[in-house]
Amino acid sequence: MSYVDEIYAKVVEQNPGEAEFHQAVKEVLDSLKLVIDANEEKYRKMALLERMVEPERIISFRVPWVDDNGQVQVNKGYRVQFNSAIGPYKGGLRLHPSVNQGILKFLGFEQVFKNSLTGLPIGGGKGGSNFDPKGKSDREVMAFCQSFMTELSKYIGADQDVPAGDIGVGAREIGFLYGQYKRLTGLYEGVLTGKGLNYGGSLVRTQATGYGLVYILDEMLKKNGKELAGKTVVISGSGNVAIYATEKAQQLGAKVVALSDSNGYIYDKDGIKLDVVKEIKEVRRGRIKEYADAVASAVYTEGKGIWNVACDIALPCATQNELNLDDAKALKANGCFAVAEGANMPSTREATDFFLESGMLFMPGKAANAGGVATSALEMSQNSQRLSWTFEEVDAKLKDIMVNIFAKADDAAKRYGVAGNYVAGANIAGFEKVVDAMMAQGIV
Ligand code: NDP
Ligand code: 2IT
Repeated sequence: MSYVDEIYAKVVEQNPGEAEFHQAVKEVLDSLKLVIDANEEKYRKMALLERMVEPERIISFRVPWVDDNGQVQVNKGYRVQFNSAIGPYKGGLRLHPSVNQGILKFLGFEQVFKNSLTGLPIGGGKGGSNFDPKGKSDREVMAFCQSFMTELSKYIGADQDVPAGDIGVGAREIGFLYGQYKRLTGLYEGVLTGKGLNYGGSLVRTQATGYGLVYILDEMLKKNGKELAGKTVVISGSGNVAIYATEKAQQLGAKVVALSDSNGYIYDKDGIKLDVVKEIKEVRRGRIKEYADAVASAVYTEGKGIWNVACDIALPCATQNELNLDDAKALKANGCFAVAEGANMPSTREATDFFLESGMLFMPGKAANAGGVATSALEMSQNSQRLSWTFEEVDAKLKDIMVNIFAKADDAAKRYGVAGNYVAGANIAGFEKVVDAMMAQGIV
């Protein structure tokens, strides 16, 4: 058995029930086969892959808090500190009822390669809880965040591990988490990113993942003789990533016609009116259905099905495995020619293979959504310098980073004879830097 196959078999055997983690590891290892085979003896001796697939540390803890009825609630809390070869652990916190250790390991594993691709000095980690923020009062969310941070604060720090937002964690939650960290430690340091602008946050961080997604999409299209202006775009989700992907796509002349949430999707033939979406989602914390009540040209459809909407470009920006093989075929049949992943691993493996085999342009999440964490790293730099850069400065750096990520993925794919396969390119390019650092640092 090849080293790569052997390691995948071990991962499945030793991490039972962690399907998403297996899926993420398999995709990366399959891409790395060419690189590993060429160095098999050296890597085997150093147990490089065994170390790559095992998190450096997983912290798991109890999160007790009191709800508005005086009832004590208990959630599970985690931080997966996956790999610190190239910098302090960096990655978001997810609050969603589906969160478990396997999902956070898949996200942490992806984060290692993503962060490497940014070219910035950040290792990979991920954390979160099965707490469901939906329908909770501000006081309940604060009580949860304070309890969560009371435990997490023992393991993080500006040069150690720097969490940020992800699903269910935005400006409100980062504020509560930061306040509690500062209160417990007495340190006013850049221990979280995505902070408010008045207390150490960076301009553009809110927009960064969505904007970055569209910057790299634009670059991929240009380098393949196509352009974004005038194209019809379908975007899933209606959270942070989806909203700012819509904003940038519209600024660059595309027409976004659909958005969704976990209940259903809206289709607006005239193009999404983003101010209405922002009011529903960012201010009222409502459901996407409300858009169709407010806008006459829009239709709401309950359930999954957004990928049946005809488009030129699809941007999945909700959650893992939200786009399966049937969805991929429907997209292609309706004329879609490009897909870029704003979410982490939104396409199933079968869907990803279909995109690649059918000659569609496809940019995987770890490259396409890296703008968020890259801008988080820019926030860390500003915190260390005790300076705040302008919107234009940060935006220009973000754009530069995304264009560079495209170039790295494109170049690695060409070097290994799989030109145009940005999945392989991103995995290989991300891996190379982490491997160099791990080999240099000895057996740790
Ligand atoms: P938000 O919480 O702001 O929004 C999430 C959106 O996805 C909501 O519309 C939500 O609908 C939908 N969604 C979440 N879970 C499910 C589900 N199980 N089924 C269907 N829809 C679902 O999160 P973000 O926009 O920040 O994150 C979206 C994706 O982007 C995630 O995969 C995240 O890991 C990834 N990402 C985020 C980054 C960031 O900077 N925020 C950076 C890089 C990647 P509903 O409200 O109904 O739950
Ligand atoms: O998946 C991700 O890259 C994020 N949720 C952002 C992480 C970060 O540290 O900004």
